[in-house]
Amino acid sequence: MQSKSFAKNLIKICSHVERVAISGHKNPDYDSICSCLAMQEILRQNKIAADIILEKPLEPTFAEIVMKNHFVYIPTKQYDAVISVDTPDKKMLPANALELKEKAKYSFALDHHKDHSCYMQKTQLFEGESSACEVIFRTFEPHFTLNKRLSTIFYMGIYADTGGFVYSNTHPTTFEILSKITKFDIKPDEIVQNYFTNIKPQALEMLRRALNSVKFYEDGQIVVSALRFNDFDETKISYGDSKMIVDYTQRIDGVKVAISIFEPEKGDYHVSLRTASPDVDVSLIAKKFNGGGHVRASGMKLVGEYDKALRALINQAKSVLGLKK
Ligand SMILES: [Mn+2]
Repeated sequence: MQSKSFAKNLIKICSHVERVAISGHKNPDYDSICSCLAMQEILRQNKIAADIILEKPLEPTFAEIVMKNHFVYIPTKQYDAVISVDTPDKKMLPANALELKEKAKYSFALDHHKDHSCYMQKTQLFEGESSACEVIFRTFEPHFTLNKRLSTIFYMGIYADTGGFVYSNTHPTTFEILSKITKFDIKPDEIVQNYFTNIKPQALEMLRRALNSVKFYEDGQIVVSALRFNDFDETKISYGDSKMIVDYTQRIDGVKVAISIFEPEKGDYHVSLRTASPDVDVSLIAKKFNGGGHVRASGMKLVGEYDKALRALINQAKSVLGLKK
C-alpha cells in the first residue's frame, strides 16, 4: 500500500508530539541503518527531533558512520510516535523498539520487503523497490533538501541493498535517484572503498578459514561455508568483517543456494543465504526459521547443536530447490 499523503501525515503528526523514535530491523545492515539516518535527517529538516533506537551498540564499521554524526541513541524513555524502516514484521524489530511501539500513540512503517505484515498504523510499502532508502527518498522528496550528508546516506543504503546496483531490484527509478544524489559533492569511489570493498588484514585469514570450510551438497547445488566460534576467537575479527565469504560462494558455477554459517558467540549462529539463480527464492528458507530478507539475499539466527542446525538448513534448501527431503 502506498499513499500520496503518507509523508504529509507523518510530518504533521510528528510535529505535534513530543518524542519521536525511529527503528530499523534486528542485526541491522547498511540499508537499515542508512534509512534510519535518512529518516532522522529529513525530520530534522522539518524541525522534528527524533531518536534512533538500537538494540545494542553498532559494530565498528557501522559505528564509524554514525559516531561522526553523533546521532544514534539507545534510550529507555517513552515515545509518542515510532517509525519503523526496512522491517517487514514486528518480530524483526529490536525488542526495545517493539516495546516502544506498543506504548506509542502513533506508528508508521516504510519498507520495500515483500510480505510486509502491516504491523504499524500506517504503512508505506513499495514492494520490490531497491531499498528502504529509495522508499524514503521517493516518499519524502518534496519535503527535504538534498545535501552532502543525506546524499551519502542514500547512496550507501541503495548501494548495499542492490549489491552495487546489479541485483534484480535495481530499477530505472533507482538510477533516477542516483543521478540526483550524485550531483552533490559525494565521492562514490571513496564511499565504496571505505565501507564496502576495504578488507582488514585479519579478514583475509578469516576468508582463508571460510574457504577451507566449504562443502558441497546435492551435486554442487548447495554450498555451505562456516566460521565457527574458535575462528572468531582466534582471529579476533568481528562478525561484520567476516561476511564477505558469501560473495564468493554464491558465484560458483552450478551453485543455487549458498549458505554461510557464522558463530560469533558459542552456540549462536547467524546464517546468510544467497542465490544468483533467477528461479530460486532463498527468503523461503529464511522464513522457515523465523528469518527474513529478499529473494536473492536472506538471513536468520539459529541456536543449538551445530550438526542439527546444518541438517535442518540443508533440508530446507533441498525443499526450496524441489529436491526430495
Ligand atoms: Mn533493505
